[in-house]
Amino acid sequence: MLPFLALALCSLVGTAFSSTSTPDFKSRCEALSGGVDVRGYENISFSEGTNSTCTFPNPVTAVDLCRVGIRFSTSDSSEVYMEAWLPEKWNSRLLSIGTGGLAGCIFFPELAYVTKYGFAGVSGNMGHNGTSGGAFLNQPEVFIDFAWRALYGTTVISKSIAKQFYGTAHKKSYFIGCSQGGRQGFKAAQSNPELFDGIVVGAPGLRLAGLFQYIPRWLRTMGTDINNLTVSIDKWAAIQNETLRQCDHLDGAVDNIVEDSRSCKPDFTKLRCGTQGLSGPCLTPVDMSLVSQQFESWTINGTLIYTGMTHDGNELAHATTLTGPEFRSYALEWPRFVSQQDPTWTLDQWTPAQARFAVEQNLFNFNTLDGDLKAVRKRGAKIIHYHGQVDPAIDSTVSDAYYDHVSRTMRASPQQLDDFYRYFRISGLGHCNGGPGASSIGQSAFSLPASDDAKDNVLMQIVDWVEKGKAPDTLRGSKFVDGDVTKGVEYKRRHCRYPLKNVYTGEGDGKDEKGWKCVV
Ligand SMILES: *[C@@H]1O[C@H](CO)[C@@H](O)[C@H](O)[C@H]1NC(C)=O
Ligand SMILES: *[C@@H]1O[C@H](CO)[C@@H](O)[C@H](O)[C@H]1NC(C)=O
Ligand SMILES: *[C@@H]1O[C@H](CO)[C@@H](O)[C@H](O)[C@H]1NC(C)=O
Ligand SMILES: *[C@@H]1O[C@H](CO)[C@@H](O)[C@H](O)[C@H]1NC(C)=O
Ligand SMILES: *[C@@H]1O[C@H](CO)[C@@H](O)[C@H](O)[C@H]1NC(C)=O
Ligand SMILES: *[C@@H]1O[C@H](CO)[C@@H](O)[C@H](O)[C@H]1NC(C)=O
Ligand SMILES: [Ca+2]
Repeated sequence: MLPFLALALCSLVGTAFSSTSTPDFKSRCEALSGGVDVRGYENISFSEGTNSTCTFPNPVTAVDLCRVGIRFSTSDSSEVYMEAWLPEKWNSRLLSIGTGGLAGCIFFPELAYVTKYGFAGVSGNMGHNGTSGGAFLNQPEVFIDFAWRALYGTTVISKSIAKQFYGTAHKKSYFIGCSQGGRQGFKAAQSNPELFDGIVVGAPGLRLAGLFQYIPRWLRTMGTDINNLTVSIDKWAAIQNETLRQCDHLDGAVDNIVEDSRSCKPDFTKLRCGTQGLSGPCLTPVDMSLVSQQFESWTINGTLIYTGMTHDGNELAHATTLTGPEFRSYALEWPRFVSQQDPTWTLDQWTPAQARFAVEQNLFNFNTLDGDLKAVRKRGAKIIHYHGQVDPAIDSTVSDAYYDHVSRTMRASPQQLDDFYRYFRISGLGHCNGGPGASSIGQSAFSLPASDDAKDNVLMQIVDWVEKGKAPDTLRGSKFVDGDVTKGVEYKRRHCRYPLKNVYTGEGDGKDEKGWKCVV
């Protein structure tokens, strides 16, 4: 065991519980930390400020719980802050929660979401507070925490805290995370398979250094002003419309949703400037080549930088996301604080050689592309992996490529991988949450709430798979009328596991759930 895991290094920084908790529960909570700082339980606030929550709103928690904050050192120059929320009515399960972006945050809303079901929820700051990667500058130990060590320490410590608090060890340990959190889940599966019995990963940021080079290439070729892009936003709208016109019906339902973006290969000849009868925006030969570049995998001297985008009928959102402030900050922060280690670095210094270096550098194996998951399989753990088909931030090509890579590395067919690792492509889901389709699968507090039935809820589903051996054939998503939960469910759709794809053989526009079939 690594020295930083000794509990003696931990200091409890606060707990909180409900005024309706039983006296015994309160005293056990207080006993954990000695002199506790009892705070309002309904709306929790940090006296230390909001950095460590990334300004997430204070959630209203649904159950009585003991809130524990812990700091632990990971080296002479790095430390992690974590919180464990321990519900009074515990289901004997631990659930670690991943972060997003380059954060750095205690995910209050997610902790509130998972404790509702009785999980002991654990969320850490992954070694630095806030959404910026500035903490990585000349601090390799802080970056190691972010790459894998913080989640490792947080999970191991929470197992021991739970045992101490409840007087009995947890029965099963789970992970859920999306985006950066999805990468963290796969990192644990690849390098610390002993941590979790069940892992739910969404839209994982694998080969993330490559995405963080794809963005500057976009900004350098397309421009940084959304109203003055080399290929204008009107043209992207026309590209999206033409894509939907050619690809929406391929799955058998004309519903503005492309089920299998891999089979969507639109031809934009009709949009070429000078085409007879064309009234909207048109594409010049330069536009054509710049656009097609975005949809090809990008290799420099034999190094794959990024797998590119798929045509999914959401091209406009790709353009606005890549140009938007959050992505522009990643384009700056990765070179500044990680690959070039130069805080004065600006976009006009970007070169393809730097892009290649950033990916090959693979600092502390951050790319998270190890395709050997044998240890996970051997210990009987399960992985549910999902990716939105209209994700404008991390394209689903990344997930497709990783699944194929695992299959090749382990020499295992999809049928063989099905024993422990299943990957679902969720049509009409954007980045982690939201989107025009049946995108609510119970993945997060930030998603519209799916029902608590395992058929509709990925969190309940992973528990059923791990504890009852009930493997999910499909992941079922809910779509709400006008995106409004109070108006009720408009339709549900069972999303297929890769490499199967969903086709519609029913009547009408695809709302008949039974009309869908997973086919090769
Ligand atoms: C917590 O916040 C909610 C929503 O803002 C509010 O309705 C409620 O009164 C607050 N509770 C407490 C104890 O402050
Ligand atoms: C992060 O925030 C927590 C809680 O506010 C604080 O205890 C900790 O010292 C902070 N960590 C760093 C590295 O600033
Ligand atoms: C905390 O947040 C404030 C305001 O956003 C910022 O100025 C400060 O640098 C942050 N501190 C850390 C340690 O990230
Ligand atoms: C639009 O971008 C081009 C190329 O970057 C630049 O030369 C031009 O001045 C910009 N126009 C406006 C109105 O900003
Ligand atoms: C794209 O389609 C939408 C919806 O049908 C329409 O409102 C818009 O004008 C179209 N845009 C272009 C550039 O064709
Ligand atoms: C690619 O390889 C060629 C030949 O070795 C070299 O001259 C060039 O600098 C390399 N380009 C990049 C971006 O690494
Ligand atoms: Ca369709």
